[in-house]
Amino acid sequence: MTPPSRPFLIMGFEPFGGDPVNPSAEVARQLHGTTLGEHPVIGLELPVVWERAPAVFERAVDHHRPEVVLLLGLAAGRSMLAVERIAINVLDFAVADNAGAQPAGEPVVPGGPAAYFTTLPAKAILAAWRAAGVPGYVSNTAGTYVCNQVLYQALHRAAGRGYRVGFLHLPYLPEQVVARPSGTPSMTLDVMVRGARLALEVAASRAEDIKLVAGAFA
Ligand code: PCA
Repeated sequence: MTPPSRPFLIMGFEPFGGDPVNPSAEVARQLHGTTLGEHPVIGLELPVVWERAPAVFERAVDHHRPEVVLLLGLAAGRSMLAVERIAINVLDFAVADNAGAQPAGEPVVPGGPAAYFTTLPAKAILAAWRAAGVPGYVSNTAGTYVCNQVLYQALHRAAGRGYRVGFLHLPYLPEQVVARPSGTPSMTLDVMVRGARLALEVAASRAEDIKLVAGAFA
């Protein structure tokens, strides 16, 4: 008997900052239970809580032993999907987390390296989005909030566990911007799900990235 293929984990976040929904958890829910070739896709939701998110992440990874982890989060105000290049060793929360904590410059991992690069092929994901008509870019900052924290933690712990990690930041859903100022960008859930699915497909098909100029200031 051949061993079962290791799963792909897709993890979004619970709502935070007063918003009733978080598109990242919705996308993870939509892709949960699908397959990528032989790989089952498992969708999960993480808390937006500095002190709890790493433990929930660790438990899921230890339990499911994934080959790929794709993290998703909301980036309020961004207009396109953003595949994150880097996570930095800084916690500096502009708004308190869902438990009321607001670190102001503490490290994610005391004594850890300043930053880690994503281990998914970001440029190849961007190329796949462009080919499919999905708007996106390669971002050079995942912020200094819980998304950056979990991406850093995931990359810090990946050595020896054999999983690859990437992160997509998502715009608001259309229903989240109706009471916000005119011009606030949004994207439909359908486009986000297509973009996340394409990222998983690229992760399944290649480890090496492609050469493509995609410098961005955000
Ligand atoms: N976005 C936040 C945390 C959870 C989420 O969806 C962030 O970008 O850090």
